[in-house]
Amino acid sequence: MDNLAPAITPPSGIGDSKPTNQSVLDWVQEVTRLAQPENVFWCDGSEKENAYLLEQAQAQGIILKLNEAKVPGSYLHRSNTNDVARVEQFTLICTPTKEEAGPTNNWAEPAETYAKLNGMLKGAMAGRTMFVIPYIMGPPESSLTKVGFEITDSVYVVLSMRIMTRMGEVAVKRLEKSKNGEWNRGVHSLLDVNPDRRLICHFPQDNAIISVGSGYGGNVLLSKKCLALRIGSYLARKQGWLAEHMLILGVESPEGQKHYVAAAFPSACGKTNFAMLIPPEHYKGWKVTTVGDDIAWMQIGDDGRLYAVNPENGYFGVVPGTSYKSNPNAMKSIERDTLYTNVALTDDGDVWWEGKDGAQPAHAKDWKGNDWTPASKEKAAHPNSRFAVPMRNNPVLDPDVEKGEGVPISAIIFGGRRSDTMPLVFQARDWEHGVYAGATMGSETTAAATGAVGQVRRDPMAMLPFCGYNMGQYFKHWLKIGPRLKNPPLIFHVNWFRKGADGKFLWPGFGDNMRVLKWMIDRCEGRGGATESPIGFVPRPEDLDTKGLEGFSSETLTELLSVKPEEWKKELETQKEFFKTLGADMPSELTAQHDQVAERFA
Ligand code: GTP
Ligand code: SPV
Ligand code: MN
Repeated sequence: MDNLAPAITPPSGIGDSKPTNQSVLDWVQEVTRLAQPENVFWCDGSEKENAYLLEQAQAQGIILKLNEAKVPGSYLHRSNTNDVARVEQFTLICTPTKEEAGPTNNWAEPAETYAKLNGMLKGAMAGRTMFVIPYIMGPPESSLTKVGFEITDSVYVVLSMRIMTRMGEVAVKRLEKSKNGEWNRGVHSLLDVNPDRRLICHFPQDNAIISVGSGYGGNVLLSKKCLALRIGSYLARKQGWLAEHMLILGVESPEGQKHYVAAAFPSACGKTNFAMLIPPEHYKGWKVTTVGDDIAWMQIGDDGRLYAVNPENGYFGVVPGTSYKSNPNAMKSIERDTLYTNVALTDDGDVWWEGKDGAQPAHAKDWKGNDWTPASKEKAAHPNSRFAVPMRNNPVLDPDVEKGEGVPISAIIFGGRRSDTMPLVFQARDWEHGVYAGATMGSETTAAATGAVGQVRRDPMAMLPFCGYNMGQYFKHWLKIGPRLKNPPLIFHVNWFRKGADGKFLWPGFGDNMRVLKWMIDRCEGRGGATESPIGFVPRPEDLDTKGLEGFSSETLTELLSVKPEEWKKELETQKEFFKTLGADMPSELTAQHDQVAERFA
């Protein structure tokens, strides 16, 4: 698809919802002068506007309407083939000093970067329409909720933002009523979708984001990773709350006892799946509900507990591997009203991907639009192909998802994708030890970002690509939150991805993760057995429910729960090396925690 489309000229009554806020008008005028678009389209998020833009985007070949009988209200978009994932090497944090961004971020000097970007944006939207999208992140009733405006020359971004955020009037109204008048400035231009001219730049001090040269989700839906995490984490530290790369789920027992947990797993490591899980057969009466699948904003409530809201309005999820077997709730969610990116298109206008239920199609168009058959060497769907769908489609959406104060968090879970070393689950001894467990998280890289896949790297709290400031300072911020909580969540670490000698996953995962969740909930309620290992509390084999797991041996369970000193020796060395890279900002509490684990192994 050629995603660089000419301007569209809307009929009157569409695209003319110009807000009155002077600072917004001034900024739009400034960007207009610079980028020289053919016209400005003021979005209001209405049905009418959406219908019009869907029609225009089809006419321009940017989206394809899917078979209405198979996937009603759904569309396929193909990105440029050079533009299929986040680009961490081109993601910049522009703070006045390099120290503020810290050694884990790519830093750039703000004034120089603005000058460079202004050069790139000069005349960049000539002949195109410039859309202005007002949106909020967070439930309308929440004190954490933020207003943003995104300027973009991509109609795909507008269509996606309407799904992923609360867009339009709600934002304009909130800004009108706001006391401090703060809002996030986001400018996005496709330019010529050239990887050599691709930069995702954050200016935390100015609450501003400029993204150029990409059309891919995580790089261009500026509400998500850019605002809700990178700018969000910067604001959270200043204001005493947490902006995290975490899902939020509710779990209710048959007796009606409900807990909420938040879990940080790196990109493409199982957040969406865990957030929607369906418990195994014999967990009759247990219910898991979704508050969020990717981002949690958390603050301390009046009762001294941690409360979480999901700032998003939709899910931008990994498609391959999604099936009625692995994640039925995701499948039900994406049966309609879904904007697919980079999946395969069947001859009858349906979507297909590796891992979908049923037979492979005999012929399809792959994610690049080329002919594909089961004999093709290439994958039909890109490994990082995605769906964007409103959260309202989720059959297990939590009833409290709109609650302004958020939901109380009983447990925080950290987890990476590790073939070895990390047991299925362990519980940290206390808050500080839990922060250490999060800070030392390691995970194998995935297709969610460009670069090599399958390499273990340190990804503290799953925030390595998303922390908008110095990582050592981020750890200090986490350490400060604990003592302010009267009733802190318990902290756990999980690993669904440990492999056996045959290279296969030892744990069935997906719905069966309920068994591990149940143990964690038991621990929150003061039940649930465990043994104390050097790394924390690990369930004994008899403490985990494996009833009904076919072909699952006690040896496998023992292997899954094992903490092997020879593996941990290497692990502790790698952790130490990582801590060293953080230099003087590294909090001594966490190096002490590391040394204590090492001593317990000695
Ligand atoms: P982002 O949207 O990139 O942040 O990803 P995510 O953390 O939401 O990951 P998601 O749930 O989409 O899962 C990513 C991949 O991991 C998919 O291919 C899943 O099939 C696979 N996966 C998820 N949960 C499990 C699990 O419990 N076990 C195994 N083996 N694979 C899983
Ligand atoms: C991730 O990579 O963690 C995602 C997808 O959730 S993206 O929005 O592209 O960042
Ligand atoms: Mn994510």
